[in-house]
Amino acid sequence: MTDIINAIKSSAIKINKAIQTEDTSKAQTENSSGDVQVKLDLISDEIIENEFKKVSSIKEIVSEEKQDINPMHGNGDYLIAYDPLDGSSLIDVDLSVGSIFGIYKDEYSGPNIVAAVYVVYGPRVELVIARDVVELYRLDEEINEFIFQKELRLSEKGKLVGPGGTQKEWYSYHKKMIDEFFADGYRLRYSGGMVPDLHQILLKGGGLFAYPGAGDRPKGKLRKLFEVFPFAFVYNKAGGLAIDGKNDLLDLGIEHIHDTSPCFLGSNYEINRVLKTYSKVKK
Ligand code: AHM
Ligand code: MG
Repeated sequence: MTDIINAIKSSAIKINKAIQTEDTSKAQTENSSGDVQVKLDLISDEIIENEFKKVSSIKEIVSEEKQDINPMHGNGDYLIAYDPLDGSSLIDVDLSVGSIFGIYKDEYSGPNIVAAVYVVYGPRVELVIARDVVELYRLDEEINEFIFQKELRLSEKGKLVGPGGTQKEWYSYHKKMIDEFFADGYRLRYSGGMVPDLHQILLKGGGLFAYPGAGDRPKGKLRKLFEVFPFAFVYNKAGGLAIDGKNDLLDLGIEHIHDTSPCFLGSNYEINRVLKTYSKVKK
């Protein structure tokens, strides 16, 4: 696992450099989910693939930006699903973006994720590793090394809500639930980048991040393998919860590598409120 983490650190340093220096415009291509790619999506994807090629413990990889699984080393133990540059549509407005990695054993599914790592490219570059515990590292750009900062734990209850999706399309019970959080004094924190949005909730002690199923997207937008399972793993290991409304996200399997799922991640109090609302929904 250390060799994988080191490959992720090297990729992050290179991607950070690319974000600072490369063209931020759109590419002429779409990914498997139909999203328009920016050139930096493709550059970041290539940087990661090249780093992972050197790691013999990796059996295969799959990128959010690619259609298919990419076999690596036949004797490797780990399968990695990654989103090379999440939130890349925010690049041209200079908001924070991130890279997300889910590390799996035997097969790509919720129960089989064994570690998760994400990187936030913000005013500083931070990296979070979730294994038995969740650890925060920060890049020291003078020496090009990630320095350990602290262990991260969620409080039982937070103060922030990040409500994703198109509000006009939300189901009425979802809208009522989100309105009630705000009526209770919760504060809105949503940039449109899952990595900084979940990083903020995690570092500020807790709250709720929601990307629900809705009229336009009954199965949500966020992809299980590349986004939802890795962050569900992080939040679980930090003492929080992660559900699709009714089920623990890490109990779910996949039918296709690019499957999406509604997701609710947060501290225990808020997720239990979501469960209360969604348990009454018949479907
Ligand atoms: P991307 O992988 O194409 O960047 O899309 C994922 C992003 C997440 O970071 C974020 O939570 C979500 O899309 C925002 O979507 P919306 O604009 O619908 O709120
Ligand atoms: Mg993404």
